[in-house]
Amino acid sequence: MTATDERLAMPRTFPAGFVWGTATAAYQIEGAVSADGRGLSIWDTFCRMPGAVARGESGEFACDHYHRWQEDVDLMKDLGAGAYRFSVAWPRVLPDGRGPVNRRGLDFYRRLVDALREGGIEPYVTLYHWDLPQALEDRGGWRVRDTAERFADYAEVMYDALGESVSNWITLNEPYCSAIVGYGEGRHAPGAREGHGALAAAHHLLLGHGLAVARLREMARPGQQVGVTLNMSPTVPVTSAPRDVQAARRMDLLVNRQFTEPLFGGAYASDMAETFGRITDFSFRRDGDLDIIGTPVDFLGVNYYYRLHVEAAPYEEADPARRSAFDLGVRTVTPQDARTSGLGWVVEPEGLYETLVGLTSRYPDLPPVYITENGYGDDGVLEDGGRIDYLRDHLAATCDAMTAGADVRGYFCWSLMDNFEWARGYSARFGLVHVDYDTQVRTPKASFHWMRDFIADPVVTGPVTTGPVDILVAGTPRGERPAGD
Ligand code: IFM
Repeated sequence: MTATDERLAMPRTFPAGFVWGTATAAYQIEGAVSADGRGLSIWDTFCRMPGAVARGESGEFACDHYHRWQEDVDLMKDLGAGAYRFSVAWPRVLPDGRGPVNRRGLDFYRRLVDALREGGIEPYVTLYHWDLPQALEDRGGWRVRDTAERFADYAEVMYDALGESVSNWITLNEPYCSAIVGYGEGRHAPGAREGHGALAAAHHLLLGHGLAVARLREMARPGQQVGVTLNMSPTVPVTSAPRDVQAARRMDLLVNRQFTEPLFGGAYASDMAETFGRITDFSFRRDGDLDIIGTPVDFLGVNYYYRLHVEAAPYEEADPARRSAFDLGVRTVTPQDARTSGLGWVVEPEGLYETLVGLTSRYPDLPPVYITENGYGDDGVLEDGGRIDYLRDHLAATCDAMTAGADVRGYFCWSLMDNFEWARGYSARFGLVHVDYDTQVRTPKASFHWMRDFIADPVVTGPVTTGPVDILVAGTPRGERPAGD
């Protein structure tokens, strides 16, 4: 187990060349959902479903970044950030998801990228941060293989347009959320509650990633990088009783290993069939898919927010044949006396250490890692000491993980500014910059000033985390290749 020593607040320095940035996503900040020929996305549709999003909010206006991007680039310059991770809205560029390109949509990203580069800020472009064109959803969405092919075509369109100026490409953001939260639990767009469909979506997202990597590689110049971003949450059993440990392992499969094993382990996770065999026959898998999915990448993006503390819980439906798709007999709990964020999320920097060190020890061929998201949610106070503490302690844990051998190259704070937090709407705020949604006035918070000072002199003093990691993928055998493969 890791140990965090609160008394040992040693100063640690990040190496020269470490990348410092902030991150956002198209649907969360752009607004302007019908400007300049943008097509509909599944989030436009989802937000119109009664009860889907808190207070019936949507990304229709968001931060109006589509019109105010210059001001936002100026904020990044003030921060001293050397990099900016943003996503492209697929339906802005290809309103039907395929077919004719919408030049006006592309031009928006061209202008943004030019301004970033002029300001000395390196763009990190995410191709898919959840806003699938509705036209593709109408043809089956990520449940169907064709969407993976269309994604690779879209990647090619984007490289054609921005490849001269963008050297860092991220295919997917958090495929767990797209597939399981969107197609399995229905809490995100498209709001489906399917078992087989969600697992097919996970597979096709990974396949689309692999196809897009190959396509980008064909066109890329030396030094350009392609990666993928996963959200990682170590799962911790509340007791060492076998039933809790097994529950933690099932949760770990659902959230983490379902994705890391085929990407970096060369096989599907060994417990996929045992855990999900009752809801799918895996008929969406084809020979050769694993090789495509496992195409080597230049980096892994890790989004880390919290660990999951889990215990075994009774299945809601005793009959396995009738059980709902993602009832894994697991309950997530908040440990007593846990430090929590303004949103009640457990704050445990050691979980970031465990993620980084755990991945490094499990996957010998793991590429370098960028922390592509890490941040603190609250209700938007300007004197946000809780966010400063969170950032400081997670940066300290990052340094400790690097000392323990993790190859981490950069850190992107989520988020540059408050934005549309999906099903929670606008009430949850993660920004270094406060946004008044009535006036669109941006106001840097205390954390913005703290981060600016930190980027100028990246020395962090915070609790020290050490130790081997024994839970991220504890005791779970490496994956299996399908029969006949
Ligand atoms: O806002 C999200 C982001 O879109 C994906 N990662 C987690 C963030 C906070 O919930």
